[in-house]
Amino acid sequence: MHVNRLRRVRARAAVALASFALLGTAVSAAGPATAAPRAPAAAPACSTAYQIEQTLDGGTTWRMCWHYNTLSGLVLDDVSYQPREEPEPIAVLTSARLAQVHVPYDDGENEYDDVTGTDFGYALQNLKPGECPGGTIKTVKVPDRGDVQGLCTTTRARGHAYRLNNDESTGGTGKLYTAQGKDLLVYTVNKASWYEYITEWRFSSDGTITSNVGATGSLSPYDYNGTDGKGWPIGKGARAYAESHSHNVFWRLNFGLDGSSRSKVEQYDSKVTAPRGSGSPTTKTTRTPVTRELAGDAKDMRWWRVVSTAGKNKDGHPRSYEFVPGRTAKFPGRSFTQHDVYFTEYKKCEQYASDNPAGHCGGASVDKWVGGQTLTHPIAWVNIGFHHIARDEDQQPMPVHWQGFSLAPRDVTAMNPLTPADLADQNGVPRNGS
Ligand SMILES: [Cu+2]
Repeated sequence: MHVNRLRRVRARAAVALASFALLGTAVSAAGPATAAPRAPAAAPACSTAYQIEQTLDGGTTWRMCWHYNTLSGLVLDDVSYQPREEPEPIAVLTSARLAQVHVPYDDGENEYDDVTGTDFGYALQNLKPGECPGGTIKTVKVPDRGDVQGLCTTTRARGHAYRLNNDESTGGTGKLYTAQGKDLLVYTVNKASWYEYITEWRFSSDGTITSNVGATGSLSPYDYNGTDGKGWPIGKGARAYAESHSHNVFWRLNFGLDGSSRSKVEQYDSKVTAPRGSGSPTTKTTRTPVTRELAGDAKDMRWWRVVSTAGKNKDGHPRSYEFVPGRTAKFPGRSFTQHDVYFTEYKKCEQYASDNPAGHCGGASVDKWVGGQTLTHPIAWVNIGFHHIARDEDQQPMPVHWQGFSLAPRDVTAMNPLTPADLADQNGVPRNGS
């Protein structure tokens, strides 16, 4: 319990009334547990105004619904991915959203839960057309606020999707295979006191999903007293010591791979053995099924994936998504920030990584929900930390600093979903030029 925590803006009574979805429900598509033909793609569980659909380079289409939550803001539902060669959309995520932005200051004087403890969700910002270049700004109905032009959907170039110059493996045709990739971007801006957080989701034509939170706005003007060695002078000479602090961002991901919530979780670790004699180092990779709830710690050469139990690609490999964390500074100061990823068994009251407003739920933070339960419907929680030691450049406004992670498709399709037609026969059969 954080009884003595100072809070910036408390809108708790109002928040409690309006905590959950305004529209639609998170559809937990109960699919068969064993591999079976996929059900045909259901009609989107939302009306047109709440649908996002974008076809990108190579014929990849992303589809999803969205709704708005007055705590965590933007929620994406029923996210599906349909590469060009797939006859039906492949369900990936049942829902995805922020689960907390925890901001402890280095001197221990202030500690905020920006998602649940400020007016984050209510303070959705109107976007100017220029903030959504080439895209569409959707109207968000925010309770007690009214309509906010607050949700941008657009596309953005991401550079090379691939490149393969003619060589023996391509049959010496003298051909250059190369393509430029595009991403669908979906984002909102929420104000939490002086900070503004950009919550950005990126869906790439190659099947990758990325979420980043960008912090901008202004440093807290009440925290310019870091003269105890816990701040950085940002005024002339030794003045205006902006207090250092962390931004620990949590996401909550409810997977629905191939339309089923019954995913499996796996951890992979690789161990390198130093060379013996004149040999080379060797590396051994082991797979550990994560069958029970887990508080996971990142390590070099360690990664996790969520594996479908309901669908396989055309090579007969189960579809999965792999977690690819961005740069993180794990904050050891609270029990819930001590781990990089959590897998918990779905429970309705477990909604926010800390300061969980739906009640105690056997503990008010995600670490308390790791209780040894068998995972049948895993919920994934991702924690990415950033230790913010202010610099002169942070005023004014503060340049956006980003933190986030990706979900990379692993065996979702049998080949690169963007493979050009005349390389499509190279699945496991590379040309050797002979
Ligand atoms: Cu900061």
